[in-house]
Formats: sequence, C-alpha cells, structure tokens
Amino acid sequence: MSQPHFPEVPGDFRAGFACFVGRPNTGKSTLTNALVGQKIAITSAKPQTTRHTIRGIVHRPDHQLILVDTPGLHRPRTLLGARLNDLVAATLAEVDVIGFCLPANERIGPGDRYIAEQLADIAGRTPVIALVTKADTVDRERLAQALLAVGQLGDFADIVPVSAPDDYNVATVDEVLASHLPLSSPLYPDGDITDEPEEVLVAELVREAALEGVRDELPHSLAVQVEEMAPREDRPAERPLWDVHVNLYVERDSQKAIIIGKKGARLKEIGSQARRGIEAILGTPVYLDLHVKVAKDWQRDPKQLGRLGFDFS
Ligand SMILES: Nc1nc2c(ncn2[C@@H]2O[C@H](COP(=O)(O)OP(=O)(O)OP(=O)(O)O)[C@@H](O)[C@H]2O)c(=O)[nH]1
Ligand SMILES: [Mg+2]
Repeated sequence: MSQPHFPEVPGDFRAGFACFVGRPNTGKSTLTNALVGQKIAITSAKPQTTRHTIRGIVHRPDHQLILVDTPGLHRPRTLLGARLNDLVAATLAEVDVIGFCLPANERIGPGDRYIAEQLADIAGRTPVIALVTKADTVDRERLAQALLAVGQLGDFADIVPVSAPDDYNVATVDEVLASHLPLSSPLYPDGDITDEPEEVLVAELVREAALEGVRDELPHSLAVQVEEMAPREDRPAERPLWDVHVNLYVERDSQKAIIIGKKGARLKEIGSQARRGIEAILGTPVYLDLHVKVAKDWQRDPKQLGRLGFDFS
C-alpha cells in the first residue's frame, strides 16, 4: 500500500467538520454524495435509510470539508430509534458547522420544529446553515415561499436552496460550510473520500437494494451484515474474484418470505443490483452470496442491537 499523502497547503487553508441533520428522507445522504462526488452513503425514499454517522471528505485547493451524514431525527419509537437520536446529538456537539436540511416540497411540520428547538440550544456555539433541499421539485414561487418559511423557523447563519440531481448550488453549499471551518491543515490524506470500512459499504449496498420495493415496517426491520469477504484463492492474478458472504436480518418469518420472493426471485434481484455497486467499490468481479435470517424483534433487544453493530455507548 502507498503511504498516505498530505499535500503542502497554503497558510490560510481551512479544515474541519460539518454535519447534516434533518428529518428522515430530507436528502441528507444524497447531498453528501453530491458534495463528495461519489456514492458513499446509500439513499432511498424510505425513512431512516441512514443508520449510522458516515464521514465523507470533500477536497478543495483551499479547504478540506469533512461531512458527517447522520440518521434522520424523529421521535423515537424503538430502542434503535432512541440510539440513533443520541448518536445525532453527540455528533452535533462535535462539529464546526451544522447543515439543517428541509425539503422545499414539504411544509414545515412538527418534526422540523422539534429539530429546530434542539439546534437553538447549540446555535450560540455552532453556526447553523439551513439547506432547502430538493429545490428542483418546486417552481420559483414555491421555492421563495419555502425560503421565507424556513427563515421564520430559527436563527440561521445562512439559508441556501440546493438540488443534488440538478447540481444547483451544490458548490455554494460547500463554500458556505467551508467558510465556517477553522484554519487547519488537512485532517485526512489526499484522495480519501470516506472512512467507512469496505465491509460497511458493501453491507449498505445490499440494504439499499433490498429496500427497493418493500414497504410498511419492513424497511425498519431490515439489517445487513457482511459475514466474510476475501479474494478467492487459486485465481490467476489477472482474473481475481472476491467471495462476499452477506446476511440479511429481518424480524419475522413473514418478512423473510417477502425478501426471498417467489422461488427466490426477489433475493436474486437484490443480489444482482447490489453486486454491481460492490464490484465498483472493490474494483474486482464479485461472487455475492446472500442469506436471509430471522432475528426476532432485534430493534427492541439490546443484545441483538449490539450484535448488529448498533451499540454506540
Ligand atoms: N428530486 C430530488 N430528490 C431528491 C433530492 N435529494 C434527495 N432526493 C430523494 O429523496 C429521497 C431521500 O433521500 P436521502 O438522501 O436518502 O434522504 P436522507 O435525508 O438521507 O434520509 P434518511 O437517511 O432516511 O434520514 C431519495 O429518494 C432521494 O432520491 C433532490 O435534491 N431532488
Ligand atoms: Mg440518509
């Protein structure tokens, strides 16, 4: 492996941490990926897609912005939900600037006010930038209304409308966040775009594929873990192959049947979709082996939460 490379930087270089908060489904992970320029966080139309904090690193000639994408904040209904909220609160206390994501195409609701209240306590110490996301989904007039409504929600250092798919103001978001970073040399070596372990990225890609087309409680009941991944032995050097074994956990037998599908059709589809993303990350062809298991009521069981990687204490 090559040595990590920290380039020479000018004396006014800035580096530090920004975190994105917001209700579930407000576009935090999509914006993180757009800023980093590569997919490091999975996204979906299902709430609570993100379940742990993910660091994405943006490298620019005059700054390095480390983005911390967080799980959507909501009133917790399960032990998992409560732990995710605690995790976000701990993250907020540690960053240099906060990006509060509010989608342009939804009215401000109790969920947003709940977060705004939490942020008001921190705003004295840490600047909060309101990001009006999904700007492409509304016309100019509704966007103007959304900006006004957001302006009345709290005391923000700035309000920026942004659209990830249209690449509208993505660079502005980077600049505004970076202007609040302290003078510092880079914190991550050149070229690093995330500190997620490969196993986690792989498990997340499988979960993203499995989330497609399922509804009701199933998205919440789904957890994914890599059991083992390694290059297959006895392969010629120019034709490597990785064996990747992944377990999908659900909470009930009925959910297991849904994930597997008729004659295994859904599971096969999940596998082929996830495999493409995994091959892109690992840079080699992959043999992907998926197993579906039942971990009864894991969202409410401290022991099982720990085993599935949700022990943040
Ligand atoms: N049209 C449009 N859709 C967007 C934009 N940003 C996100 N979306 C969509 O909104 C949905 C939610 O996006 P995510 O990035 O997963 O949202 P999130 O805030 O990370 O959600 P959680 O992790 O569940 O808290 C996905 O279907 C995205 O494709 C945007 O700028 N424009
Ligand atoms: Mg997310």
